[in-house]
Amino acid sequence: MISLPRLYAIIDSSAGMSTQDLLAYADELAAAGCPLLQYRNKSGNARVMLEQARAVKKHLGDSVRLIMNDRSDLCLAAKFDGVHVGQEDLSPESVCKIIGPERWLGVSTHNPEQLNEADRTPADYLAIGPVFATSSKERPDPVVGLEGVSRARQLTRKPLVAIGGITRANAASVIEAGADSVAVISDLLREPRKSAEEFFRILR
Ligand code: TZP
Ligand code: MG
Repeated sequence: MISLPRLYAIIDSSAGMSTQDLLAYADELAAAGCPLLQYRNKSGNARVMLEQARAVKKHLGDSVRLIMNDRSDLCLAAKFDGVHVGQEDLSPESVCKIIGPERWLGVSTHNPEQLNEADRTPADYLAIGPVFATSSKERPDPVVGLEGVSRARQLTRKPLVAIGGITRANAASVIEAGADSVAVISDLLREPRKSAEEFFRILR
């Protein structure tokens, strides 16, 4: 069984962040002590994704565990440490065949049915959300609330990540509801280092 840090920081360059800005951002998060980072880019440009992912890997080396959103091929090509897939990506079984048993595999779910199904796959951890309203995802599923997090907790023994609208103000309640970790995009953007440090302090 893997062990997740309390904060799972997501670097989202979907809006067209330059590689330079991306590296500076990743640096701040690493400096705050984030041991796990996800690279997410919904622009659909695989070349840009691979270029940025390789730059992040080269920059951070093996000091941080790096997870690729959606794309198993890019995970391997950029020598990342895992893949995170949703309901419309390759199945967890297919991803596992591609990335092998050692790299981490995370699966996003949005309701109890999806969570139960994902629990029966080789996924190393499960995500549940959106917990609260979010503007970081296009066409998000309905919010599940803290109640959705507690229900998810009762349905799986795998490590559980909560995602969607989580901030320093509500993160403690999300952990209290049963999540092992909170995945965050927006509330890290403005002052990544300070914000991540505060998350770790709050969730200690
Ligand atoms: N999946 C469900 S909500 C979400 C994803 C990728 C976005 C989370 O971003 P934020 O800004 O922390 O709400
Ligand atoms: Mg996806």
